[in-house]
Amino acid sequence: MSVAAALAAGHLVAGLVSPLASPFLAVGNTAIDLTPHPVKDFAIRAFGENDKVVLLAGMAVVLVALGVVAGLLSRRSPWPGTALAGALGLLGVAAVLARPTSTTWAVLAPLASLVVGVAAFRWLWAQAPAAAPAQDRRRFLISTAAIAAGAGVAAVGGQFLAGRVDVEASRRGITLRPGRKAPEIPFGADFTREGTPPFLTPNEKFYRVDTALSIPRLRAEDWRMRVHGMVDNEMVLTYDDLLRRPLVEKTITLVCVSNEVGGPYISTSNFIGVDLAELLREAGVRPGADQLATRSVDGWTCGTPVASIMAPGSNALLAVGMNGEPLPLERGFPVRMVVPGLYGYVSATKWLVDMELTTFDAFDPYWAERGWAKKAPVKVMSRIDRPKSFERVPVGRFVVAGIAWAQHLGVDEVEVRVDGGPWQQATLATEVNVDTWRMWRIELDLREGNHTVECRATDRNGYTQTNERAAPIPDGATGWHSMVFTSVAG
Ligand SMILES: Nc1nc2c(c(=O)[nH]1)N[C@H]1C(S)=C(S)[C@@H](COP(=O)(O)O)O[C@H]1N2
Ligand SMILES: [Mo]
Repeated sequence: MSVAAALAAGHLVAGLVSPLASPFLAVGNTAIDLTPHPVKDFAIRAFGENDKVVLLAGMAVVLVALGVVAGLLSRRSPWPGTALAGALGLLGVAAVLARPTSTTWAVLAPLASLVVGVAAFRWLWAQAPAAAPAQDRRRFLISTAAIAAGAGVAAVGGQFLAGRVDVEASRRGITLRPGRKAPEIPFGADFTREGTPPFLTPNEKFYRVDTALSIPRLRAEDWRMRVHGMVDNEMVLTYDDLLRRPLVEKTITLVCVSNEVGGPYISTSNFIGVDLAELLREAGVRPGADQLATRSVDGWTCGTPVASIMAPGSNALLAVGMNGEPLPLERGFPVRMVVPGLYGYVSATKWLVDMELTTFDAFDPYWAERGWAKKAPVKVMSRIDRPKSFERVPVGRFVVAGIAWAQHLGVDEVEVRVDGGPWQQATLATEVNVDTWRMWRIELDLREGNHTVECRATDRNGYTQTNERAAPIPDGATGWHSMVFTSVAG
């Protein structure tokens, strides 16, 4: 119970000083940063977008177990429990101090946890029937209940205080009017009735991958971004500065490097934002600056090749909106980056607050420090969406459908083969632009029994995706997607 009281106290004080200082979240965030990549990859694969809930729940279980063990060890003397409360408290302090974004005041939160944890434990111990058998058991239960209630109030209070920065109101107050809208998605750009995703992904269905345990809450009014480093004119931009610039809307597909062959981490949106190349031209990028290092408000960092942004037709955006709305909070509100052709971890910084022009030699961002490639263009890829794995489909005529992408060049061809037979050309949906996915379908005539269907895409340079299997790390998976299914009569 004192563990709960300690965490709640820390959460409450964190609500006052800085939401990221909550010791529970800080330990979680540090755990994420320290997790060896294969484990993180496994977590993303196994729990998908619930990976963070699973981590926090796991931490809670460990804390409760430690509390029980400490309680059992403390039957005779209060010292084992006190030591545990103290050690957990120090772990919290260390985790908060280790966060790249911690301020001096932030340390008050885990210190509060430490003090409350130790004090609550000593108080309860002194009243426990084991320590003072003469005392009434009821009195101990009342004390325990009091601490539980106090912990509950403090935890809710901390959550409330952290939420007092009214980002939702800030977001609701914004209307985006892009001067140049994206062309309408033409009829026939997707084959949703035959199993492909809809061409534009609804915001709440867009895949999500990030290291943020609690979503940063940054109001547009408070947003500032410094553009500095190897530039002639250092700049500090506000959100209003951005809205005063020409806003454009572009249909762009975003892909995660952790996507396995056939994986779900790909989505498409109408992003609204300002031209990033234009902005960097104003800042005056100095010769030799080949990396744009960006940082989010919670300390995550990203490195993007300057050349990819400055190339004609790069379509790189400083994005403020998605599908007609301001960015949802989990998408990086108020401002994120989008650079088509590069995996998200080297291009799509959310909750963006800092841009520094530097070199690839001088700076390693978050994922480069953890073994991922510093440069990672999106690889040519295709995926089968129908049939699903081990699906039973009617024998005879059957439509296989899926998606393919070759960002910046465009998909020229998708081929499909069944049971190792000859490659057959699939029909491609209408192309929206070369920076988006492209849907395909093919009608097959299948005999009864088990089948394996495979697909492969070719880009406009004539390059056909390789069947050589590569894992996502260090710079993206390769291999043909295949699907095993059964044609059944009747
Ligand atoms: N601040 C921040 N931005 C981030 C990340 C992150 O962990 N923190 N993850 C990146 C990765 S790996 C990807 S694939 C994209 C995913 O963006 P989405 O969650 O909007 O789909 O965001 C990128 N931007
Ligand atoms: Mo990613």
